[in-house]
Amino acid sequence: MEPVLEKLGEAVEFGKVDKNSPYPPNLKGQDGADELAKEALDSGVKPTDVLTGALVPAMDRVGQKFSENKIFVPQMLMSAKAMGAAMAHLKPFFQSGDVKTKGTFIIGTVKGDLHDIGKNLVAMMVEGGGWSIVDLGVDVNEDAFNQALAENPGAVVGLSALLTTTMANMEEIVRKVKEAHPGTKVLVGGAPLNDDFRAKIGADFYSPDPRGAVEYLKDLAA
Ligand code: B12
Repeated sequence: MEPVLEKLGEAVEFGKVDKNSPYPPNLKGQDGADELAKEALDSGVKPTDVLTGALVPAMDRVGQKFSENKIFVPQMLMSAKAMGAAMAHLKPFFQSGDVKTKGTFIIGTVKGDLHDIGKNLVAMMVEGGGWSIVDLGVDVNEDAFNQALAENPGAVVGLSALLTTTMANMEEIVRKVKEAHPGTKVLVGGAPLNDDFRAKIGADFYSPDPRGAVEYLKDLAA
């Protein structure tokens, strides 16, 4: 593998955003994801290779370590931030159609609920898995999901809820989304949920963490 891709993968895995970033202390003063992604592209590495050779495997490792409780939310947020810094350099290629994404993932925290930390993590990890993200934000109702689906036919939907009161709203959203756009796959997550609840509301997949979503989407796109 190109040395610059190896370094970029490490920067994302360990959350080194850019040269000025003080985190992690052992990489102080070294280039971060921002500089390394630019360097890779400037040196002629194809954007797809930057994504699939460095960023996606790095986020895979991050997801794995998070699932195994070897790292925690702050480290994952730093990795996601580093991923974002690298992705900023790749965005123009995605937008121009030079790089094909695996599909579109529409995500939002359901109506009544303002918690967005977990939702943002899922969005960033799924983006790291090679998907385009339409992030509808928080307090999102069924109409907004259906509108986004109309604009992005065939997209997969992700719903997040952190309150026992708002997880109840998921049922209506799943029903209305599937009525308006039959065949749409809906993923659900959030601390109070479990797989029994997922089955009860007719959603397609539940995962307690972003990695499960990334794996499920990987299979869907295959
Ligand atoms: C931070 C926080 C807040 C912040 C939110 C800031 C923000 N920008 O998100 C603020 C202060 C605004 C807040 C407000 C409230 N909160 Co609050 N909050 C929390 C807290 C401390 C952490 C939540 C969090 O971010 N966790 C970290 C993230 C990473 O975890 P996560 O969201 O679960 O996401 C992970 C997984 O669930 C999964 N996931 C999440 N979404 C999805 C989606 C998909 C598709 C998939 C596959 C996976 C997935 O992946 C994520 C990463 O692993 C929790 C307590 C706790 N320890 O959980 C209470 C908590 C959720 N809050 C609670 C309450 C009651 C409230 C308030 C009602 C308080 C009040 N009386 O005003 C308000 C509600 C406002 C509203 N309408 O939403 C309760 C909920 C109780 C319940 N069972 O309903 C909790 C549990 C605290 C408690 N013990 O009482 N809160």
